[in-house]
Amino acid sequence: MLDELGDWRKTHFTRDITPELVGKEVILGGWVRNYRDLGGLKFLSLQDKYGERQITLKKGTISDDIFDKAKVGYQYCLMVKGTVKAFDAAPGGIEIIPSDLKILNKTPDKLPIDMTGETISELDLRLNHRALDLRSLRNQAIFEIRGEMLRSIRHFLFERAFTEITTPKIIGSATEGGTELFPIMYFEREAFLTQSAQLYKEQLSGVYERVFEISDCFRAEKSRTKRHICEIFMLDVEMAFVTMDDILILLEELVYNVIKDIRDNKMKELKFLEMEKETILPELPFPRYKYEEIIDLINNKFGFNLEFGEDPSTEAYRKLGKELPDYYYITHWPMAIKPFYIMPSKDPKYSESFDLQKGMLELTSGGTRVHNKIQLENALESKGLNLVSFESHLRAFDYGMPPHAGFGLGIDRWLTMICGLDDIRETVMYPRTPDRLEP
Ligand code: AMO
Repeated sequence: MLDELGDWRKTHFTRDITPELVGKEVILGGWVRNYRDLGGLKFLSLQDKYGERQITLKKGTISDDIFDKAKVGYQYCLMVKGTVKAFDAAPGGIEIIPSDLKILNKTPDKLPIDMTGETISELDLRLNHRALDLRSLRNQAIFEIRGEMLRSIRHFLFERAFTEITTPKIIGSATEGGTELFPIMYFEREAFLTQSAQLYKEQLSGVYERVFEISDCFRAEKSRTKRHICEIFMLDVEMAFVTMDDILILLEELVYNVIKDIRDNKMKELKFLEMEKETILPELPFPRYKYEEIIDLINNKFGFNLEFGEDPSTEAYRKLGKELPDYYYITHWPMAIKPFYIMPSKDPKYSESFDLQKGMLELTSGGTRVHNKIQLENALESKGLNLVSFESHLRAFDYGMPPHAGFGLGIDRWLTMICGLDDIRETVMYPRTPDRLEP
């Protein structure tokens, strides 16, 4: 028989149980992470969204009814009414002595994945049972840091007069060129899931001057790597009356501030993930290398034969990441491998574009954009794209589009790095990959 919630309400989260509450009665609710039954003494670790507290049941000091009732399994859903007691040997120096207990839901005898934290079950198995898996203290740490990252990004940009925009995710034409799109049926017409907010953020830079969006983008790449997913969370930033050089400064300040906020506000979580010594404040400014310098370095130092116009391979980036393990920019990419909206450099072989790298991983691409309509039309045509598909976008360039520049940063990739994770899927609550559409 399960207990009813009745009129019990949680008085605190576990993190709010501080030494000032010693002697007070509280009601906690959550799940049993672990338990030990030593005969006359039982310990439960009750966890909630912020952490856990030890519940101590000693025969003789609590009622026999409650002592006998406390026969629990992993992840049972419980509420506990009890008194806060100081106890040095308990985690956090505090234990709860229960006066009453409700068992609100039970679990099978054997859980599909380890929830005690003693081992980490295999990732695919965990993803199959994601709602359970997300409760783990490790996932709590990852998603607390993700939340802080998003809060900090917004704070940083609002302070600098940016406006948060929301743009359509169902679109009529490609933003990043023709490939890697998910087609969908939009009533009788074909439409697509957006690859990025690129075109809309550019249009809106001609309205609100400084805009950003944090939202899902869809990439139909069949890349089965630990760095790629099909539904990504992207920070898109666009700013009018500036060029790439201003954006390089803005972005490195953003990176610095977000890491500072994570260190200031989520050190407990960084420590849990053993990243407090790795995820440190970077030195500003970030080193800047031109694309050609990077190609020379890769060729001369690591014996590759990359030619101008090639994108370095994963293997080349892996070697490069060993040489340059911190944050750095690669600027002035060949125009031939950049999208139509990127501004060519004075020598049109190059472009006013950049990537932000951390070691081997690309975190961001960005650049100065073309704001002259005729130049943009020529660029579309030279990339073999159909002007008609871009008609509504091009219209925005008739009415005083300002010079503008911006970037797109992959939130999930950055979080993978900051949390020291091996696989990007760990950073997404319900990741989408070529092989995974459930849960
Ligand atoms: P780009 O396509 O380079 O640029 O994407 C920007 C950043 O998004 C992340 N990213 C991904 N992360 C995980 N899985 C993927 N499949 C994936 N694809 C991209 C990367 C990447 O650096 N409109 C431009 C940006 C701009 O110029 O403003 C764009 O979308 O971290």
